[in-house]
Amino acid sequence: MSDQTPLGPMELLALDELLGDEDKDIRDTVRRFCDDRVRPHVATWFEDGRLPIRDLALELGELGLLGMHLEGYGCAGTSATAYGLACHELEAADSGVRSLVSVQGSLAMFAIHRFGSEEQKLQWLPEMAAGRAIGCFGLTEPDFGSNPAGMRTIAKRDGGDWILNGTKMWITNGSVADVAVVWAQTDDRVRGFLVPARIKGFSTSEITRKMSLRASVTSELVLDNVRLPAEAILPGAAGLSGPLNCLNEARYGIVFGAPGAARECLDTAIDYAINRPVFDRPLAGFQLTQAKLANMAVELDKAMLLALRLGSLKDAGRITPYQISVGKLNNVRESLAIARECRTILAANGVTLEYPVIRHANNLESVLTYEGTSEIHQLTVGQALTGIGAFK
Ligand code: TGC
Ligand code: FAD
Repeated sequence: MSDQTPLGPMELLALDELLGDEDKDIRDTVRRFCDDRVRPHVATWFEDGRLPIRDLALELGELGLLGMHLEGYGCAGTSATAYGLACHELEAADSGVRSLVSVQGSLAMFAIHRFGSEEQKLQWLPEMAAGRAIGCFGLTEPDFGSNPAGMRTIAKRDGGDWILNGTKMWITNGSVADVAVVWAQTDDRVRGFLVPARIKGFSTSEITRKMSLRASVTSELVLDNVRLPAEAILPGAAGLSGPLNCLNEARYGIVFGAPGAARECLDTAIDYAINRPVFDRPLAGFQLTQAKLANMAVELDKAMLLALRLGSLKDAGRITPYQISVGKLNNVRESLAIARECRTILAANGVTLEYPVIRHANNLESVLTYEGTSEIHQLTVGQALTGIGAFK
């Protein structure tokens, strides 16, 4: 076959034909936003270990991206597929920016939307959709990550009030949040509470020295005899299914998001390989390089097919937790493998922040771990296949 005009890796299977016009419009809008507002700065944010969350949240709110797949209360009410595509574009820019949107919309806002009282919804959702209020989601503890059932944070009744004590760890947006959704053991199973950040006894500290998701705020939350009124409890959630239902939403976003990071790496690697001469020829003209590129493009397109299938199932109201586990397990694992392989194509240049590849590879290490580790999703799929739970 003779030389021809190169196709983008996502053009191989003409996946655009599977998208509706509104989905494509939303995707293109988010891509432009990332080109204008994130890509020019994100390497510096990553290097400096910071993210301008307040500014970004207002802009993301203006675009209607916060809680975008929720209905009412100032939320855009888009399809799940459109929400996934937005996550894909955000994560192509940086996983930290997608995390900001996931935690705000899929964890904190979803918890209030699904399990909150009408008063809680009216108080928080419009402000959060606009990006004027930031939320976080406190489930993980220092000693209980994969096994949140063991959590030690406790909420006890004191007259009509609740008193909360405990520590939450690794909480995205924790130190900047105006409201924390905190999950705690009570006499009546695990319950969720809305903790306003300025309340007495509540403090946060930022976790530093991360080598991954540096353009994201990750914090410890400490609850030291925090007194909350009775109305602070989320009335609709009792038991671990409450937080796990929220995780389904955020995990779904990651199914689309992680391949966004991989796409950015592969685009970069293809461009680099075409323009980098080695042994007097373009690196892209060597068979070993083409084998790498072909294998990565195949995995990336398969990942997007899987994401779009899950999008259809979610839009039809038929998605199940184990299906989300299939997507989170495969798409994060393969995206991380793609990012690492792309790094080899850039070689020495691949280890610098001049290119997005090492940043994405490092970020994806966190994505592999949070929202359920790969092992937890393997066990979920294993349970679906065998009917036998092997978690304990
Ligand atoms: P198990 O006994 O199986 O179930 C307890 C109750 O929960 C229900 N359930 C689910 N409900 C909805 N969705 C799911 N995916 C569910 N999985 C289980 C179950 O039916 C039961 O309900 P009920 O009514 O009978 O009480 O629970 P288990 O203790 O054996 O644990 C199961 C396991 C290990 C799968 C679960 O604990 C788990 O998923 N662990 C991983 C924890 C995790 O993902 N943490 C993430 C923290 S948040 C985060 O990482 C945010 S990162 C954000 C970012 O920056 O993007
Ligand atoms: P552990 O649970 O201690 O797991 C250690 C290892 O053991 C892992 O490899 C795990 O897969 C394996 N393992 C555990 N159980 C089993 C088993 N039954 N069988 C086989 N292997 C097993 N949490 C929140 O609540 N809110 C947030 O906003 C949030 N943001 C985060 C942001 C970042 C950057 C990071 C890194 C984490 C964040 N997390 C958040 C926490 C995240 O969800 C946890 O790190 C994750 O659930 C794993 O918990 P752990 O780190 O305690 O690992």
